[in-house]
Amino acid sequence: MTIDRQTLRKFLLQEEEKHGLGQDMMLLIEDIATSCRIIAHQIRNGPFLDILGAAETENIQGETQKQLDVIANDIFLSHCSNCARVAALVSEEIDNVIWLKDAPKKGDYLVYFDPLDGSSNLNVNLSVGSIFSVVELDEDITDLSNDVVLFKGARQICAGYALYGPSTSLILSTGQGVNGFTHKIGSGEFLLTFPDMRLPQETSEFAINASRFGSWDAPIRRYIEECIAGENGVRGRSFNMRWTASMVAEVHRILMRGGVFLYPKDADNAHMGGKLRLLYEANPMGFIIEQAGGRASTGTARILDVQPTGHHQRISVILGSKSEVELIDSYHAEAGA
Ligand code: P6P
Repeated sequence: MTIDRQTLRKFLLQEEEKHGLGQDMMLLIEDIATSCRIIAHQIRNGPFLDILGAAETENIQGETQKQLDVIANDIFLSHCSNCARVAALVSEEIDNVIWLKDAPKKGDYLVYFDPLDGSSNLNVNLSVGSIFSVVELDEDITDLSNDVVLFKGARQICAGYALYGPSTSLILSTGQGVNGFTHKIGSGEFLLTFPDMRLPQETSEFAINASRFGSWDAPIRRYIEECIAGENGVRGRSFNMRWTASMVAEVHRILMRGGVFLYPKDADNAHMGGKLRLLYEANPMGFIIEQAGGRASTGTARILDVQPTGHHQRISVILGSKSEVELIDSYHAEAGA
C-alpha cells in the first residue's frame, strides 16, 4: 500500500505560510535538493560511468580528490548559483570563497557545503553524503575576502544533508525542527517520510574511530573505556559501537535511533585543530542535532558558539544524544579543572 506523502515543494510552501520561510529560501532549498538528486544518480551509475576512481587533483585539505568529489562540487556550484540571493559559496573542495556578487547586500545568503562527504566509501559501495549550510548576511559587504564568511554556526538559517544509501534521504532544518525526505525513484520527487525528527536523549551506542585510541585525550579515553566496561563498569549497562567512515551516515543513524558520534582532536591531529571541518561539517550537523533535541560540543564548548578563524578550520566534534554528550563534556571539565 503506498501512502500519499507530501512533496518537498508542498512542505516548503507550508513552511512559508507558517513561518515566513521566504520564496528565495524555498528556491535555494529546491536547488540544493536538485543537486543531491543529480549526485545520487551519478553515484548509482558510477560503475558504468567509470567515475568512482581518484581524480588527478588534490583539494585544499591536501586530500586526493575522487572524480565524484569534483563532479559533486561542480553540481553544487552550478545549482546553488541560481538563486539571486546567493552572494557566496564555500566548498570543502575549493581553496577560496567563491563570490557571486561584487557588492553583497544585507539579506543575501552564504552557502557552505561539503559536496561529497565520506568519498573513500565510494569504490566499496558504502554510504556517502552531501552536507549544506546557509547563513544570511546581516549587513552589506564591501570586502570580498575569505574572512567575511566566518560566522558562528548559531547564525545558520538552514542546514541539512543528503545521505546516498539504500535510498536517498534529504534531512533539512530551517530552524523549526528537523524533517526528513526520501527520493522516490521514478517520480524524481523528495517525499516527506520522516516528519518532525527527534533524537532519543539516552543511548547505548557510540561511534568513534577506535584505531586512534592511543592518541586520544584523557576525557575521551575515560568515556570510551567506561562504555566498553559495560555492565560490570560504572555505566552499569553494555554499549555497542558503530563506525562507517561517513559522518553523514553516522549522524543519520543517530537521528533515527540515538547515539553519540565522536571525532575529537587528538595527539596526532591537534596541530590542525582536529579532523572535521567547522563551517561545512560540524556547524550544519550541529544545527540538525540541536534542532532534533540533541547536543553538539567540542568537549569544552557548544560547536555553534565557536567563532571560526578560517573557512577551512577543523574542530573537535562530539554530538548526539544529549545525556551522553553532557557526560563527555563533564569529563572534559573535570580534566580541565
Ligand atoms: P576516518 C570522511 O572523510 C570524514 O570527513 C567523515 O565523514 C568521517 O566521519 C571521517 O572523515 C572518517 O574518518 O578516520 O575513519 O578516515
